[in-house]
Amino acid sequence: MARGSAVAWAALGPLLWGCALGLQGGMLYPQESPSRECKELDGLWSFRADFSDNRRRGFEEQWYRRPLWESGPTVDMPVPSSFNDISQDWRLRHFVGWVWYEREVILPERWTQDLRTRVVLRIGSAHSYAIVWVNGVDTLEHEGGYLPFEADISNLVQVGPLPSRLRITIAINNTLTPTTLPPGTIQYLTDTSKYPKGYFVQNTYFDFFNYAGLQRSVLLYTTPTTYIDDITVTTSVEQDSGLVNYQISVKGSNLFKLEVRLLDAENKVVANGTGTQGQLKVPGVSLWWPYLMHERPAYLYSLEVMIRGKGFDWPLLVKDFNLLRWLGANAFRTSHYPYAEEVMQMCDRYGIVVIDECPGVGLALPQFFNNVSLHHHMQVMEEVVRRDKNHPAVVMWSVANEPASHLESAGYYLKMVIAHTKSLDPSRPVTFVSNSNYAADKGAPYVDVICLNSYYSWYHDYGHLELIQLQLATQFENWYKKYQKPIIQSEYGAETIAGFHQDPPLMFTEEYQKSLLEQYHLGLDQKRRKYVVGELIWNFADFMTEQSPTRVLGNKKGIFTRQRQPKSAAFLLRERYWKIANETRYPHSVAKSQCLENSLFT
Ligand code: GCB
Repeated sequence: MARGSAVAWAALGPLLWGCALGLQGGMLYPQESPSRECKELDGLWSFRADFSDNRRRGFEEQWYRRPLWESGPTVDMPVPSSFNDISQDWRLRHFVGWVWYEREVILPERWTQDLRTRVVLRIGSAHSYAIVWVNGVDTLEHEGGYLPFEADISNLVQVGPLPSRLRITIAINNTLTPTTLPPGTIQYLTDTSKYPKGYFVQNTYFDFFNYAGLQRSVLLYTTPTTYIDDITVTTSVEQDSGLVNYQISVKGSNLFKLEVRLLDAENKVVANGTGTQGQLKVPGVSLWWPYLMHERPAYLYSLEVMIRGKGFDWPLLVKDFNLLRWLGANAFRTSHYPYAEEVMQMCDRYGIVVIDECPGVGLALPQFFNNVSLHHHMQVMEEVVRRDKNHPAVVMWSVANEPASHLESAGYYLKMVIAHTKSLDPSRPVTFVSNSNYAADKGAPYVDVICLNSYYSWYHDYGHLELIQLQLATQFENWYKKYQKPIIQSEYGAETIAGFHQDPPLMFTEEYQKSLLEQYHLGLDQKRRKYVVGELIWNFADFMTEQSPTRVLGNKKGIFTRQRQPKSAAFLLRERYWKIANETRYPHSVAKSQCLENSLFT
């Protein structure tokens, strides 16, 4: 909650919640409290990749039944991290199939003896399919990386004599199929003059390395047996009062009394309520407001943020947010999958607006638009909305990045996913990010905001920076004429190798990146007070991709290197963003935007 005499969450306008989530149960972020304890399981886990031909030896030999070291050699694997970059073994970097993680934990005695305590195992994310055993008992399965899942394991730990040690085994499969999100295909290469028997590769249709493993925290936490399972908060404003509508789901018993207290950032109670639903009123409210954002027009200026590797890392996270503030950026899209919950919390604290994107990336082939995928995609949106619905920073859901939206089947598919997402959260706009032609796109009729990726003078008309303004103007005018909807330029940029210089500019140099961005900015400035409501450059920092002749150690369109050092374009953007902020800054937002202490999150 924000600091101030009386403060409450309020997003960018009145929010009405008609949410009826399809998923059973909530997914609250675990927090310690007088009635809840947490035990982080981050650190070193035992690890083995199953290199057997069919990748199924672990199941055939039931590795989960005994300590992992008993069935063969293990290596140390840090959690959270992607397993790919940890060892010197190239086979592990490119591994496709099942990997096995194991960790033993000693539980506090109270957790195992006090039957009024629930013990929950929570996995922040496991990419991409996971099976979890506790003391050898099959406990939990989950499909899809990037989102949390959990199981009540009280029955397993509160049995008979004290189990002094709890053994958690997690098998994770990173294989992508036509029905996973993102989708992928396994291709067997059968020409024995070129490939050994059984040789296969995994094809992906997106531009980042398919990092995998336990990339976010694993933890155990407790609740009482009667417990709050979910909270849904929506907000609105009435004159100078903030209205906070809450809905609380309690599980475990009907015999409870619920007292609700709304705290500000200094833990002062600013409103009280009782019961599972109600409205709290905060007079003289000080609203959540994006960093450096004017009231009118609300303009988003930023970079797409692609997190390095995928192992959650606090120093990197704080560094990235310091860089965002240094730049004067006020928004990003979680391209191309939901980021860790801690990232979302930082966005709330730092006033960074989020377009929250699900892993609907790489929907490039007609066969990916099938009913099984559609059903899974909807389920993933349920998980995203369930996890992130209470973040004031989230202003829009994005259901996909660059699907083949010119296909009829994609039109129907996107229509269904967007409608489903709107039914989950009627309060926020929904979009997908398109790189199709305005006349051919079959999904655009269903979005609230048109998000466009285009790479003028990069992927075509190479080197011809002089064409950018014309082509950009044509793009905007065509789309706006057809749909009359707000438009965000959701990607633009140029591959740039830090330290490459050439004047006049040539592709891949820092000068070319700068000049390309400058040309785009001239084009954007023509429309930015009209219907273009945001510009997000691709990309915040360089990131790893699969190997290809068009990628030099990954994608180099960052304005920062992977080590977070600025390229020349970073200074250009910094100047632009602060200039826009100073042109448009809403007087009341100034003080709030400057200091961290005004954090909005508790
Ligand atoms: C795109 C994609 C993004 C790529 C980028 C590029 O349109 O959305 O994932 O990394 O282009 O650099 O090619």
